[in-house]
Amino acid sequence: MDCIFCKIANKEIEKKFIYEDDEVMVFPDIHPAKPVHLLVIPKKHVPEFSQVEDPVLFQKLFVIAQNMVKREGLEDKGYRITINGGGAQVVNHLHVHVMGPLTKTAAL
Ligand code: DGP
Repeated sequence: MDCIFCKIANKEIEKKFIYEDDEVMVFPDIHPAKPVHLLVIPKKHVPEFSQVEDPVLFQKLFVIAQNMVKREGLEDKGYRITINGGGAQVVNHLHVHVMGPLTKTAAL
């Protein structure tokens, strides 16, 4: 399968991870929209949000996203957690964007 995030998960493409375990990897977005812009990604190929069948995966992704918010010191600096789907996504492999700092105005 020609999936960039699968290739990164399989180590076919070298990537420095900020966090990694058996199921999830985190690395900076190649086109950061904010000073902190991380991608929290399941290693298993799940095409998109609407196709997640395992609620434990949701739990895991969000716990790790929360850890990243804390790790980056964004708790009181403004942050956004985003999942694009339904064709709005560029990469067809589920991923959670963690972005910040940002202001209330920018979040509108
Ligand atoms: P989305 O629109 O939600 O599918 O965003 C996909 C993001 O993935 C986009 O912000 C750019 C990022 N991205 C795509 N390919 C790579 C890559 O090879 N390395 C990294 N670090 N980020 C990538």
